[in-house]
Amino acid sequence: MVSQCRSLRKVETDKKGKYIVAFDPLDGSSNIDCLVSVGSIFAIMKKEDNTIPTAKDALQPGTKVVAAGYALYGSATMMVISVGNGVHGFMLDPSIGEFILTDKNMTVPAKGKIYSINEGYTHIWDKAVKEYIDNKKDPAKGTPYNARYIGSMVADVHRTIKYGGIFIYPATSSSPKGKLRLLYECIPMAFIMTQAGGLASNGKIPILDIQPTAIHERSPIFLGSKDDVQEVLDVIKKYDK
Ligand code: AFP
Repeated sequence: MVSQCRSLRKVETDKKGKYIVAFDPLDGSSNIDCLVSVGSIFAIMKKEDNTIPTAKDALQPGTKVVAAGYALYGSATMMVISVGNGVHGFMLDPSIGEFILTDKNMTVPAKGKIYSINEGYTHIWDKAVKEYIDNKKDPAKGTPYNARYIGSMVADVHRTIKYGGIFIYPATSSSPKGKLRLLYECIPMAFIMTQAGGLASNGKIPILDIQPTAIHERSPIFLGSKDDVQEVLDVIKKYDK
C-alpha cells in the first residue's frame, strides 16, 4: 500500500495479496477542527508479477485501476465505490452498523450549474482558467453558475457527481503541477467520475492515461460533467495554439 502518510507500507509476506492499494486515509484533514466533511480515497491495482513489492508497483496509470472509491464523513457516512461496472453509493446506517446500498448506478449529469475552484489563487491562474471561470461568473449569454468550494476533495467531488458541474484544481505559477496527488487523489476520483459518465483531465490528457513517475507526484485536475469539462478543455486548447 502507498499512502499520503508514508511512501510504502508492505503487508507481511504470509498476508500478501495480488493487489496494490493507493490510499489517502484522511483527505481534507485541515478541515477537521471546523467540522467540515472529510474523507478517505483509495485506488486498487493488480500487482503485475510475483516479485517482492516495491513502490514502483504502484506507478501504474489509471487505466490499470481495478477498483476505486471514497468514504465521505459528513452529515452522514457514505462509501462510493466502483469496480469498473458503474458507481454505487452505500450509506452507513448507524442503528445496525451496516452500509446500505442507497445510490445504485450513480451518474453525473452531462452538464451542471456549479463551478468549484479555490478563487484565492485567481492571481496565479493561467489565462485559460481565468477566462473559463470569468465566463461561468458573467456569461455572454445564459445564467451564471453557482460557486461552491469546500476545500475537501471528497466532499467537492461527491457534490459534483450528485449535482453536476466542474471541480478544478489547476496548475498555478507557484504550483506548476497543481496541488492534488496523482496516485491517491486524482486517479481514484478520475476512475469514479469516468465510471459515472463524467470526464477527468489534467488539461491536456485524461487523468487515467497519465503514467505516474513518483508516488507523491501531483497533477492539475479538471473533473466533472462531461460538457463542463469539455468546455474548459476547449478554452485551454485555444490558448495552446
Ligand atoms: P488537506 O488534506 O491539507 O486539508 O488538503 C485537502 C486537499 O488535498 C483536497 O482535499 C482539497 O481539494 C485541496 O487540498 C484544497 O486545497 P486548497 O486549500 O489549496 O484549496
